Amino acid sequence: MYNTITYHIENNVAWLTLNRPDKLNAFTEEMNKEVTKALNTAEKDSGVRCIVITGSGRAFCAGEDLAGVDENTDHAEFLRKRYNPMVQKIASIEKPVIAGVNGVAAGAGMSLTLACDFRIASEKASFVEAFIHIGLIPDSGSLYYLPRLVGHAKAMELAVLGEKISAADAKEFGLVTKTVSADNFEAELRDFSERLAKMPTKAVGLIKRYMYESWTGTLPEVLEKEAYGQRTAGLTEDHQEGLKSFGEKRKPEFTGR
Ligand code: LHQ
Repeated sequence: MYNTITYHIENNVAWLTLNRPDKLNAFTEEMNKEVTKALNTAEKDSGVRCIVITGSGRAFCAGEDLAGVDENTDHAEFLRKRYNPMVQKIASIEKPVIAGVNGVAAGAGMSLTLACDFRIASEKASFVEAFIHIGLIPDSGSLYYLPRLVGHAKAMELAVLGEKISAADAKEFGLVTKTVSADNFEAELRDFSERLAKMPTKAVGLIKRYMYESWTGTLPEVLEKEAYGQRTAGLTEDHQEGLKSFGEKRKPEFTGR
């Protein structure tokens, strides 16, 4: 079904693995399209309550496959047709999306990790806004996410200097949720994703929606969105289960409904 990625579901988690390991999982047009297609599939599947994007082999993703870039490349068209729909899809899916950063994430590969809601990094992972080294600017959402995630000064430093950042450094300035040893990486990623998949999925989706919207809202607007969103969450079965389990002094069993 897919040529450049693999996709499977396990314990309510959709695993989307970039699968061009001999090319450090660099993007081709086909890979952009397959990632977006898999994200659409995961979004519609009510059995999916968390999505993991990771890479096979030693890299997470080296960004665009530069073998396909030359003097005839229309960079804007590449972005509008291939990368931007992928990044916007990750933002609009009302389910948690985790980047399982197994190795280097460079260029648009780094942007892809930034678009995810969480980054779990192997100690072998690294991040590099590689664009500047080929005379380009960060794209695929990096200029949007980077200053929001790490602050303007750090974002300028990363984007302009283009230095490779270790997973440990990325954790230090808050880019990464958790760094784990390479040996435990898969097990920890599985534990974290399955933990998220057992949460009240509708509430998690609402948090994601309104957290994004808060970036452009005034306080009164955000307060009203919280009120509306809380009413929506308050109508879920998971809210009733939360109340019931609290009263019964037991762990809640959320179903995502
Ligand atoms: C690669 C790549 C690669 C092809 C490593 N392509 N072969 C949007 C708009 C339109 C056009 C342009 O693109 C974009 C979005 C973008 O993403 S632009 C940014 C593209 N990405 C880069 O510039 C990253 C280039 N790669 C690197 O900086 C390094 O290779 C990284 C940091 C990824 C890994 O470094 P190392 O671990 O030291 O590995 P390496 O450099 O030795 O690479 C291993 C091989 O992979 C090597 O080939 P070889 O035949 O010598 O073994 C590289 O040429 C190849 N490779 N990235 N993006």
